[in-house]
Amino acid sequence: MSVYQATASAPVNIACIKYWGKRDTKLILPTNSSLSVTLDQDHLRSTTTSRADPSFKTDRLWLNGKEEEIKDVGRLSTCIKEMKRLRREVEDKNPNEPKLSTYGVHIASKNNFPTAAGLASSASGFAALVSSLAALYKLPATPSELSLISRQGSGSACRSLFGGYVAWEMGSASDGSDSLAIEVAPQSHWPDIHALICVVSDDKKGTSSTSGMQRTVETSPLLQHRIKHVVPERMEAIKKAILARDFDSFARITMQDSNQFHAVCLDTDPPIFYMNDVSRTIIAIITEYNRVSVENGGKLKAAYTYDAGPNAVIYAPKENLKEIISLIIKYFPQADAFKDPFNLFGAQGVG
Ligand code: 2P0
Repeated sequence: MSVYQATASAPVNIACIKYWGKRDTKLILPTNSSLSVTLDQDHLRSTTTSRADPSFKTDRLWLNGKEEEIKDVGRLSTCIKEMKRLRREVEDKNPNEPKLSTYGVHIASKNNFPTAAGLASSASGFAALVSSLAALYKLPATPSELSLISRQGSGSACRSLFGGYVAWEMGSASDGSDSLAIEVAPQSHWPDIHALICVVSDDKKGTSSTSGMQRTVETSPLLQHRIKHVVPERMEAIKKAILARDFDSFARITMQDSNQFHAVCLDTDPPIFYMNDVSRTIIAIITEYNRVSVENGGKLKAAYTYDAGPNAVIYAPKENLKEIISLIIKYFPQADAFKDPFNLFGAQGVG
């Protein structure tokens, strides 16, 4: 008897140009393009195993060992349906292929980092789910084609289909067919950039990204300025900086975009606050660290960025990491100020 099973894993990505706002909430089409760096270490990944069997009557999913409901019109069921549709195309072309698209599928996914650690688990989760189904169904799809489907699970998940430096091009088609992820550069192009993750709080966030960004779309005039007049130029400038391995420009744009993202959150009615006092202190430390470098004729040495939560991600060339870690520990000496699942800090290579 044949066993139809496949396992795939996908990493977390951290955006430098932030996705915040949808123009289509069902298809998950964004109001602006975004760009991220995919972390390459083993300890920030989701791993998913999918199995199809004629005896499975329904599709089922277990997340970290606990069964989750697959709602009929939800994002999970959309992704599974789309993957089965692509499988049917394979079966129609090759009549000898087993009809896996007609079987139920059982999916088990786990994160090797605490789901509540405030790190984006939906991005790696949906990317791993789509990758494991693509392997199970032997789809001849490229990562960009698969990103069209993981995008419908969670917007940021489309960027985790690639390693390295990745853009999510917003596209203009109303069916979403051109809203996909592309590789800007592989990790090997610029392996010197590392991401230092400072877990400021592992509490569950107060406002989910999904509901927060819709409130921003509905109420923030600043978001309209951002999507029309700021992000398009920033996307081009940061791609150029990455291709030229220009850390100074990369860092400047990354910090500006994090700041503007949090500004549009504040411009939302009612306002959304994701950073806390510790987050803001880390901004001050990095700002001062960069100021001293620039005043002495040097360049920017680190870039902070914050997502929909208080945790800091600091991008820096490898040679500066030790200095940055000692600076932060100097200001936050008590170990429990940082509940890091990886012994205080996780210094990550990217890619
Ligand atoms: C990003 N974030 O670009 C931005 C920065 C949070 C701040 O992508 O509704 O969890 O599932 O599409 O992907 C969070 O948004 O939201 C996010 P949905 P998602 O990484």
